[in-house]
Amino acid sequence: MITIYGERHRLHHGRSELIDGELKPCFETPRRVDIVHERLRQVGLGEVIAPSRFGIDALNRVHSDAYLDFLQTAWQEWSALGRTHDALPTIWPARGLRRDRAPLSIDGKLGFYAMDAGAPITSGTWDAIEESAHVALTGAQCVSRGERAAFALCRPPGHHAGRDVMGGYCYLNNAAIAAEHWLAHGARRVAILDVDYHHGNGTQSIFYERDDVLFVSLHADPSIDYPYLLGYAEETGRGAGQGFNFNYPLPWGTDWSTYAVALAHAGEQIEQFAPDALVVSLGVDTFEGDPISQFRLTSKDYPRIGAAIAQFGLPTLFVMEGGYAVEEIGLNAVGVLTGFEAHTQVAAR
Ligand code: Q9C
Ligand code: ZN
Repeated sequence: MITIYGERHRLHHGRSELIDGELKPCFETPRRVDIVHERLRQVGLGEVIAPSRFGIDALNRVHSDAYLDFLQTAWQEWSALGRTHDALPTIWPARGLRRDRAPLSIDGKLGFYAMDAGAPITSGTWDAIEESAHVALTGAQCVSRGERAAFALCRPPGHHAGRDVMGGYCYLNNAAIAAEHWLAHGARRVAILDVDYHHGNGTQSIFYERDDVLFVSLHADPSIDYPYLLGYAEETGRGAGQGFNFNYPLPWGTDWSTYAVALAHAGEQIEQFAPDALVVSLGVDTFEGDPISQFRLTSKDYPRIGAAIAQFGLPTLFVMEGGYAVEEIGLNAVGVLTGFEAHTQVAAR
């Protein structure tokens, strides 16, 4: 399987996130993808290529002009105030506050465009997130040019980012950007399967009223875990999108026996939708050793996830999302990919 990887992710290295009421060192670090990169070379997964460049229009299919403009200028506006530490929001557009009018000052804008204080903006954030989106786009392009599958080793991750909102370590929704690229280049229907521990609220919200993108997610029950405010089973889409969104919230302590059942249900939805291609939002924070998560998947379960995905027989783009047990992230993420390859039939296309 071909992998797309770029070095500019290093330019984004947040110092702290607000967690449990304290500013703590970010869990989302450059070392995460270093370990994955190292592992895929070790197992000889396949060629690793650098991302191509794409125009702003490729990002604009998913994100608003105003939001992209904010992301590109936020650090400059923040540092113009003499601040040298990471930019973090301190207010959010909750109930009773306006969410139709962006403030002019950077502190106001940070809050307006954020869902939490988990997405710090640093001097290199724009360059890193732009490249992360290009990594996903290059992967999408490889698949539309005939690769059975590709792995976009994205960092920062993307699935919590909505059309005009950042949060949960995410800024640009790489999976959604890849899906829209396919739709703009001839695909009629795209499915997105999100196996990150956290609900992909951004991806769901982007496609919630759409019938050309199916979103299916397995994640921790939002009544007890992040992102708390979206991801229930009753959310099945709206308008034309009704019946094209499926959530499988799972309890803390979920192990393979529980996970496999939900994954089989998710697979039935995907098969029934009969998409032209599949994006997998690949988080491995479902691992038993993950420091911020409460599932109990083990390293031997990841190839099983890959094998299940291979059974769909679809052109597939894997997009890296979360996973914070850094020492095992390579074993687990690449485990999904080798499991997929081992169960891929050559004649699948
Ligand atoms: N007590 C991704 O995996 N904070 N984002 C969780 C847990 C935010 C995770 C706090 C977690 C965001 C891409
Ligand atoms: Zn996650």
